[in-house]
Amino acid sequence: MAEVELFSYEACPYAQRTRMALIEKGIAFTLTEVDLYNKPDWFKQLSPYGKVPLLRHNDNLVYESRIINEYLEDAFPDRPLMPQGAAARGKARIWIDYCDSYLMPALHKMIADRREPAKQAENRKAVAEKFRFMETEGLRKLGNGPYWLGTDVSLVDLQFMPFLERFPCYETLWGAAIPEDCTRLKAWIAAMQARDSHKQTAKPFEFHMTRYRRYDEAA
Ligand SMILES: N[C@@H](CCC(=O)N[C@@H](CS)C(=O)NCC(=O)O)C(=O)O
Repeated sequence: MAEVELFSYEACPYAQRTRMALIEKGIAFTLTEVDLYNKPDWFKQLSPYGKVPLLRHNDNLVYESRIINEYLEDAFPDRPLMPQGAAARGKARIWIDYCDSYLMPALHKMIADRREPAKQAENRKAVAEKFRFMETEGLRKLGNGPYWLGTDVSLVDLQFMPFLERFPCYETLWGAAIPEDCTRLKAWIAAMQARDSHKQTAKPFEFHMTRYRRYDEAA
């Protein structure tokens, strides 16, 4: 068994971030799938938050996708996924935070309001604004791509990508869209889709649609 074990769930975008980091860094790991709808007792005992991703590295347990990815960066410094220098690292962390603090809440609001179509026009606008900000303040200012920070893939890319993979479902179900003028963002998605770490962890559109439709069926 590898010294690194990742407890994961096939549909979880947060666990996907960490799987992508492990693949990008070339770290051998054991993948243990957890049935989140019927959590085994051993998992409940092991996982302080009862959530995936959960990483076991020797005797260390690490949880929260963003923290796990930073831990991997510290523990396995070969093949770095963070830039060098305080300024560049600060910028990277700002965008990692932007994903969780700004983009994801806007996306989650669309799910929360799925039964209230009147609210979705405002939600669509909010999501489009987040994408425009990513385009103008991020991709157009930070470098010439193809990745978020320039020529090298980084933890910023891995933070965002699982949610952009699922975004076509938001288009189909709730009419959300990436604005036409966000050309760099679209090119960035294509660059990420071409990476092995994405190909090995991505799920097809219909897989995600089945899960989003279940939200609609749920009470
Ligand atoms: N903030 C956490 C979120 C992780 C999370 O919400 N995981 C979900 C699956 S996608 C989970 O384990 N849910 C089980 C539960 O909440 O009981 C992270 O970034 O790792």
